[in-house]
Amino acid sequence: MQLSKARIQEHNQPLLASHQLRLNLLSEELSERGVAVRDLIQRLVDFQVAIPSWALGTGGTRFGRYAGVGEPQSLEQKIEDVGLLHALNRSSGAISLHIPWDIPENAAHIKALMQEHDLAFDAMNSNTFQDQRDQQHSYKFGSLSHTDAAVRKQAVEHNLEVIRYGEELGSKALTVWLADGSSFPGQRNFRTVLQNTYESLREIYAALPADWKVFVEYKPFEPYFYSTVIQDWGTSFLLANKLGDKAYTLVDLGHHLPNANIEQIVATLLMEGKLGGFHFNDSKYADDDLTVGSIKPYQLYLIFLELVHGMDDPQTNNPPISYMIDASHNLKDPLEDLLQSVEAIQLAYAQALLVDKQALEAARADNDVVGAQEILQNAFRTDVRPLVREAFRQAGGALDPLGLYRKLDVRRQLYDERGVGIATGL
Ligand code: PSV
Ligand code: MN
Ligand code: MN
Repeated sequence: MQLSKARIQEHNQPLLASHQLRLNLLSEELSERGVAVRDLIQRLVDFQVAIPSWALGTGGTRFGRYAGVGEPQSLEQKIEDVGLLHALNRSSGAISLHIPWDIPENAAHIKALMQEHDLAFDAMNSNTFQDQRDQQHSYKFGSLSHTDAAVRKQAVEHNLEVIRYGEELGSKALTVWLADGSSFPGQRNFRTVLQNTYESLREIYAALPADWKVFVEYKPFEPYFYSTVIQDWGTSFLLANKLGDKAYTLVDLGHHLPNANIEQIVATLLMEGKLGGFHFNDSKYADDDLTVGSIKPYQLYLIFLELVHGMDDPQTNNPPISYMIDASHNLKDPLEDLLQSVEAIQLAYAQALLVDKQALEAARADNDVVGAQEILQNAFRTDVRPLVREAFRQAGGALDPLGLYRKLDVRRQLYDERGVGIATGL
């Protein structure tokens, strides 16, 4: 289904007066605090976060999946779903594909559909963590790190194939996430598997088009429980450095051991100009892939603060970051969940933009611990929802994307069109 501009206007109309009132009040207060409100809203309008194709269906857990209703059954339908999200919030204008789940049979047709929905292709994702039908070698004991050169070759070739699909579509990056690891001490020689991984990645890197990047994603455990070859940001950073200028680290919020200081990792990678990709989600225990901002919104805000301050710093030599939501679960309507996630990201971004950098640096220089904390908390405790709504509106979206989605009973319409079934994906 397509959502017309007229339908969005019609939705916004009755909400406008009260929205304007709240926005004016907040703008006045923020102006007094020295915030350039108009510029801030423009930055929110410009911010885009990609949606992964696998978040559009009901997600998997280790224990199984429940069929959702109206889930997309083809790449075209996934694009339509992201198009719908983007029409509602104008902040999710890109899709990230996964091969082999999203093989484009006809690239020209897919590109035309993308244009129709005003969408771009984010990074392409390869998959060497599942065996596919007709695959010669199994990845049960690893892929790019495997002890058998034939398996490594197959995994490298798969990544080259993903690059080729991405080139046809106009993507500019490849994300490599490896499940490779071990579940028992002694199972693997740590040095050998890391060296194998590096050499395999080097072959993939050599095949990257000149204007492409490769993002190396890390994760401490799962699916294996004793060791993972690319376990942490240090290992990813090491590989990215050895590979060269087109290789970057990708931070996925769920891929850290409990209580890791992710904002500090972000700052370090930015300092080195090596933060390439970012996967948003939230978690209580591990890689829970829950709705962004649902568990630790203060952490999300602190991360955004590092992103904003790091990227705004003229000393920083980091390319624009590829932002993506990487969430997938069982309980919610996936589109509603993604609307919540995008809003949470925009809220954290807006709060980070409120922070007076100069005042913060002055407090730091004075070792004014309380003062610095107050500056951070004042921004976090500001209700910035009117700013985010205004950004949605100015960009041509709905003042209340989730409200409109529910009012239109979108899921029911998708069910009528598509029926019951599980989308391809995790
Ligand atoms: C598995 O943990 C994972 O969620 C990674 O975060 C990847 O980004 C994603 O799957 C898709 O490959
Ligand atoms: Mn991820
Ligand atoms: Mn993950």
